Amino acid sequence: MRFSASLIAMILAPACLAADFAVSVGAANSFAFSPTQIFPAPGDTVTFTFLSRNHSATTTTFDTPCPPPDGGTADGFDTGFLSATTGQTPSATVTIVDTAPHFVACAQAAGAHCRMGMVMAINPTAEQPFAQFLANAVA
Ligand SMILES: [Cu+2]
Repeated sequence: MRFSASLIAMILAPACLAADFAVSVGAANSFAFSPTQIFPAPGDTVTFTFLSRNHSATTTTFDTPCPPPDGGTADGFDTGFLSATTGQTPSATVTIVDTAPHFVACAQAAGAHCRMGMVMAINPTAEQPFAQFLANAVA
């Protein structure tokens, strides 16, 4: 019996190791994601919670962030516009499937929010650090 219980625990363990990374969008009416960079592993999830106005979390390119492409990058995601203006705080969860960097921006107002610095990075690297991505967005 003890052997069986241990076996079950071992089978369940990998699923229990997956983590969720919470990212707020537009907290306190800001044009910002928080935190601005996270380092999830494959299998982890990212939950974007929209706290003000009407924003999106849309993957974009490192070099030319604003505006992000319609629907996000081919290897990324797009939450679509989610509005908190009705008193709701909608959220969207994406699953990370690789270790590649993914750069995220708000697509609102043809990139206007993005150019105000409304960007964040998933697994940025030494070659593609968040600070340079942000500088590319507000340039
Ligand atoms: Cu926005």
